[in-house]
Amino acid sequence: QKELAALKEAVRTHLSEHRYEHCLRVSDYAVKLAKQNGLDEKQAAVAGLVHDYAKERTAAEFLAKIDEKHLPTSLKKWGNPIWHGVVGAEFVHDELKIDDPAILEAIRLHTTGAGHHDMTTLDKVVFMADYLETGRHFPGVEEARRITDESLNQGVFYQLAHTLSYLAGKEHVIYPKTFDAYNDWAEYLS
Ligand code: DGI
Ligand code: FE
Ligand code: FE
Ligand code: FE
Repeated sequence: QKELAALKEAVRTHLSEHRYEHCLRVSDYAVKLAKQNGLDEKQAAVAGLVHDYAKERTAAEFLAKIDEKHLPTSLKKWGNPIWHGVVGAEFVHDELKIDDPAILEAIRLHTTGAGHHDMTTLDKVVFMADYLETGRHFPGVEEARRITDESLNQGVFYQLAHTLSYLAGKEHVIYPKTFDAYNDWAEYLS
């Protein structure tokens, strides 16, 4: 694995300026949450930095990677919002030479959650840092930050509930794992 400065340069060259800056802010917010939750700060910094590394790849690149890595062909009917995490982790592994399985898994899960409440602290930190980084300004973000400072788990559930409701409000197709995650967390926290 490259040092943080070299990773930043690699991420910067693959993303537009606005998305690169989002990645830097996610990295910073992940470090903050890592400190609050007794997690390795370097691991959180790296995972946050690279979480959207593959976000600007073409559909053809994602589809080729699904074949190359023998990922389930059922993934092919989805699109960039799902691919850039689940398939994006493969680009991070192959191009950035990141081998830490915990970091790769946190990238896979960063959009949808795990499908159940059993996520690692790193998974939760990256999932929440992406949602709460200081450039996010959606209604409710301050409340979400406050809840997450109190309880990382309650923050995860807040995000799942609000993202699900937002997607349904827009009449978007929802990835089954997003529903499964919501249901399992609702039961777990009740
Ligand atoms: O990559 P980012 O924009 O920083 O954030 P993200 O990876 O959390 O989310 C990417 C997009 O994916 C966001 O607009 C919300 C959307 N999304 C999250 N869950 C689902 C989803 N889109 C669909 N179609 N289905 C989902 O279940
Ligand atoms: Fe993302
Ligand atoms: Fe490897
Ligand atoms: Fe992101």
